[in-house]
Amino acid sequence: MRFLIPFLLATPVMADMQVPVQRSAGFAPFAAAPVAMDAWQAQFRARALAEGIPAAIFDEAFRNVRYESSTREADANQAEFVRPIWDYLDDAVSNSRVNTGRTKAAELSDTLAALERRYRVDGHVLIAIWGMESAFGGFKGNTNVISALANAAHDGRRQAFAEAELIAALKIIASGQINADQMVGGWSGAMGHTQFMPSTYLRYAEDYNGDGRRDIWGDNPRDALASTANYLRQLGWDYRAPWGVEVRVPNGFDYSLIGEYQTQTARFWNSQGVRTVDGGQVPNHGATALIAPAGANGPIFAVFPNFQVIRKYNMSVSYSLAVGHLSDRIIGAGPFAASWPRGSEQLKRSEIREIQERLNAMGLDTAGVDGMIGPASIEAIQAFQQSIGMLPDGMPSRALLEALRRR
Ligand SMILES: [Ca+2]
Repeated sequence: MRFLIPFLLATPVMADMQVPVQRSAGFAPFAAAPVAMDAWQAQFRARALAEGIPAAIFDEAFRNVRYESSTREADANQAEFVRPIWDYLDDAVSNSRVNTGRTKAAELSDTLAALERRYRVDGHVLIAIWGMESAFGGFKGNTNVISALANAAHDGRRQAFAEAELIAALKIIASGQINADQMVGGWSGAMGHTQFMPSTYLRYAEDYNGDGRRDIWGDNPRDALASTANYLRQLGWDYRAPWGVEVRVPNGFDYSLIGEYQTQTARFWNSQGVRTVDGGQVPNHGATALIAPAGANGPIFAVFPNFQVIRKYNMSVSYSLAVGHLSDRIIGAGPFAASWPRGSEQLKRSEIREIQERLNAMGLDTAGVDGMIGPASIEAIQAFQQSIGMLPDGMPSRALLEALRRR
C-alpha cells in the first residue's frame, strides 16, 4: 500500500481534470467523466490494440467502466493512525476463521493431498491464503476489474502498473476465459478466491479440474487453490518446511541481530541462546532471520525462507505472519505464547514520518518517508537506538521520537 507518494506526485496534473465533459443526449448515466479521462482512454485504447487486443474486446470491456473519484479519496484518507499488528491479527486469525479453515481443509482434503503431490506446497497454507484473501470464497469483491484498473490508471497514481494489469486483464478476456462483465474483484483489481492480479493469472493460473477453463472466479475454489499452489511453487516454496516459529531470546541478548534481512544459520541462533517457546532448538530450514513486529515487548519469531515466499504474495509482514499463523492454527496449534503489548501507545503516521525524516537527516537511510515501518526503517531505528544506548529492537516509540528531537 505504498501509493501515497505517487498520489502526491500526481497532484499537479489534476488541475486539467476539472473541465466538465461534453455529454450528448442519451449518454450512459456514468459519473461525470472529465476530459482527461476520455483522453487517457483513447490513448490507452491505441496502446492496447497495438499490443494485440481486438478492438471489439476493448470496446466491450470498457462499456463497463465508470470513472469515479473514490479511489483517489481512499488514498487521500489513508488512516493517520497505524493499526497495531495485534488488532490486525485478531481479525485475520479469529477463532471463527480458524474453525472455518479447519472445516474447509477437511472438506477439500482429497484436493489438498493432490495439490501437495502435484505442486509440493502445503495444503493448509493454501487454505490460510484463501481465508485471508476472500474469507474462503465468501467475499471475492464485486468491483468490475476493468473499471477498477481504469480508474487507477487514468489519474496517474499508479499508471504504469495499472495499465500493464489492464492489458493483462484484456488478454484474459480475449482468450475467452471470462467475459468482461463477469470479471469482478477488489478495488485494486485483484480477482477471485485468492485475489490474483491479472498479470499473476496470466503467468500462474491453472486448470485443476481439466474443463478447459482456468476459473478462479466461480464457486468451485479448486482452480484457484491450484493456481495459488503453482504460484507459491514458482516463488520457491519449500515443501513441509514451516514459515517460521515463535522463539524466546535469553537475558542479555543482542537485539541488534533482529531484522528481517539479517539471516543466519539455525546453528548461529542456537549458539546465541535462542530457543523455541517450548524450549527446543531452532530447527534448521536454511537462512533464518529473527523478527520482533512489536519490539522487545512482544512475540519474537524465527522466520525461514517460506516466510519470504509469502511476503512476495503480499508485501506486508503482518500479512505473512497472519497466513503463517492461520495455517498453523488450522493444523491445530494454539495462539502465540508471548502476549502483544496491547494498550501501548501507537504513534501516528505523521510521527513515524518525522522519525524517518530525522533518521535520514542523520544519514540513516529509511528507504523513504512514508509513515510505514519496513525493514530499512527498522535497521535505521536500531542503529540510532544503539548509538544512544537504547535497547535496539527497531520499535518506533514516543521515547524514540523524543530522543531524536533532543539531538
Ligand atoms: Ca477449470
